[in-house]
Amino acid sequence: MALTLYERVGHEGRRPSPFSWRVRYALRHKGVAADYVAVRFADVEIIRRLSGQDMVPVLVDGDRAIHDSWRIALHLEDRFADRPTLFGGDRARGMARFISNWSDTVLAPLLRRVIYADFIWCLHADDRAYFRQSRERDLGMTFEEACADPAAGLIRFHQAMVPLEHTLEEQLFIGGAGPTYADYAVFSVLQWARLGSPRDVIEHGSAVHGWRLRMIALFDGLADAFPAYPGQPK
Ligand SMILES: N[C@@H](CCC(=O)N[C@@H](CS)C(=O)NCC(=O)O)C(=O)O
Repeated sequence: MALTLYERVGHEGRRPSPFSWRVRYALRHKGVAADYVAVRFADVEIIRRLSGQDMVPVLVDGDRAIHDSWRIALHLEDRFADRPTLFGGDRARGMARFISNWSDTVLAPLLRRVIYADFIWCLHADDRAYFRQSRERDLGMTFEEACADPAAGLIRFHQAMVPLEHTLEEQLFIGGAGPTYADYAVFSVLQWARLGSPRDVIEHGSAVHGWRLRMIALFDGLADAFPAYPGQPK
């Protein structure tokens, strides 16, 4: 039975969602083919009908519609148990959950304060007003105010990345010798910044930079399969 992934599409075919990126990597890791359906924020009724909630990604597998990237990853791991393990075992599954939560609750909010004013231009022109209004309400300020001091924002982001930098000084991937879902969860947020801003948020020459190059190269250069900002960082 074919799988179908519903994912966010942005301006001129861009793929702006970190959550979809990590699922794309997970599918490739498992070697599982899927069809992809691109949806705008305005297509929320399609997603509601399918899954009973508003967010993408949503994976449809037969008569099941699974939402939330973490739950999709669990589904793929268990459903395709004979394929390469996504987490690296049951104990590593628990650690991947922590790393995925760290990525979403620490790294992504710090990056928003650096790239949000750029990122809005990656979205479909008719989705921008909704995105700005809903996210600025959450932030309590405009994107321009949130990103008024990107240099200070980057310092805070780099401080949060120190544990990752030290880890990658010692090993090739967060998963050790090879990438696992923990790598995809963190990389997806960096990929969101990479495609969502002309500013590079990673220091060249750092261990994280070397790791990002390895992640970009995975799966025949999957990270570069869609349009990016001009002058996109490597
Ligand atoms: N916890 C979810 C988060 C997904 C998410 O935040 N998706 C956003 C961005 S693409 C979304 O669909 N938002 C709908 C909206 O804001 O109306 C996951 O991991 O999949």
